[in-house]
Order: sequence, then C-alpha cells, then structure tokens
Amino acid sequence: MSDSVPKTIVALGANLSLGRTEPHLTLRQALSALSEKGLVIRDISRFFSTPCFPAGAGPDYVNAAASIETTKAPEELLQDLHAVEHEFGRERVQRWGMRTLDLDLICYADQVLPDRATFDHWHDLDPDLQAQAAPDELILPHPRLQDRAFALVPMADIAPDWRHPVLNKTVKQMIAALPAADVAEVTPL
Ligand code: PH2
Ligand code: MG
Ligand code: MG
Repeated sequence: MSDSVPKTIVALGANLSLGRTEPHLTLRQALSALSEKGLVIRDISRFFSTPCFPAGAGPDYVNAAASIETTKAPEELLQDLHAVEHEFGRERVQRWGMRTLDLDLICYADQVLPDRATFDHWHDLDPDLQAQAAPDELILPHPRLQDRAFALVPMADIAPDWRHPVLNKTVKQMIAALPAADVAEVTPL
C-alpha cells in the first residue's frame, strides 16, 4: 500500500466467466484496460470471493477495489469504466446480479455528486425500492457503499482511512458498523 491516502476508488466485480476467462482473470484484464486508457492505477486490493447480493441471485462474485490517479472529471472517468465494461462483454442476463464485469465508481476524492440533496435521496431510499429504482446520473459517494461488505472490505485494503464526506465515517468504521457475519463472508481468494 502506498503511504499517500488514495481517494478515487473503483470497485470491480464479476460472477460470470467471459468465454473461458474466469472472473478473477477478467478483473486483472480490466485493470490493464483501464491503464491503457491513461488512468494510473495506484493500489489494488486483494481479490475476494463474496456471496452474491441479493442472496441466491447468482454465483459468488469476485470483488476487488483499486485506487486511481486521474485528472479526468468524474463523468469522464465513468465513461472509461463503461467502455471497459463493454470491452469485457458485460451482459445483463435474465437475473439481476449476474455480470461478466461490473466497474463502479465508489468515490471521487471527497466530492458529493451531483449535490447533497440528491445524494441524500438515494442514500435514504427505502430498501424495498432499491432493487427497482436506479439513478440515471452519477451519485457519489456510491449511495450503497456503507451497506456492502463486498465493496468496503476490498476498499479497506487500499483506503482504510478514507472518510465518507457525508456520513463522516472511515472505511474501517463503516465495516465495524456492519453485521459481523456479512464481513466474515468476504474471503480472500
Ligand atoms: N454487484 C451487484 C449485485 N450483487 N453481489 C456481490 N457479492 N458483489 C457485487 O459486486 C455485486 C453483487 C451489482 O452491481
Ligand atoms: Mg455494482
Ligand atoms: Mg455497476
């Protein structure tokens, strides 16, 4: 881990092979593809096996996190992530939760986007509505970050002390607030 505090974080996930390429290899190749787009990958977490959320919606995921150095604006960075997802044949097959590659922008420094009121709306969304309603604009930090051990545990490898600009909690503190069983299910590959 570098001694500077990484702040722009991408979460990587996959739970379907792409042809003969297994999820962990897809994640490696996706990181190379991001470098080729001019993004400097600073730190990469370990790779973890995580149970699919929601439970039973598909095979276990491989999840990881990477910190990125870029002068690109968040929307431009998001376009790069989408381009790499397409390169790796991301398919949204029948069931929610099955992906050959998912790249999520988790945070961009301490920016709250597009604004605090919109962040609050998505952050506070009723759990029953979360599966149905998806924002059509970039919300940062990722509005479900604090709920998801599969995002937080990899992030703790590379940015344990990143502080959520709205919740005012570090990654370590957000993990401590999760049910211990959720955290224990995120296991290094
Ligand atoms: N991503 C999803 C849905 N469910 N489950 C796990 N374990 N890991 C993920 O990255 C994940 C998920 C949609 O983005
Ligand atoms: Mg995702
Ligand atoms: Mg995504």
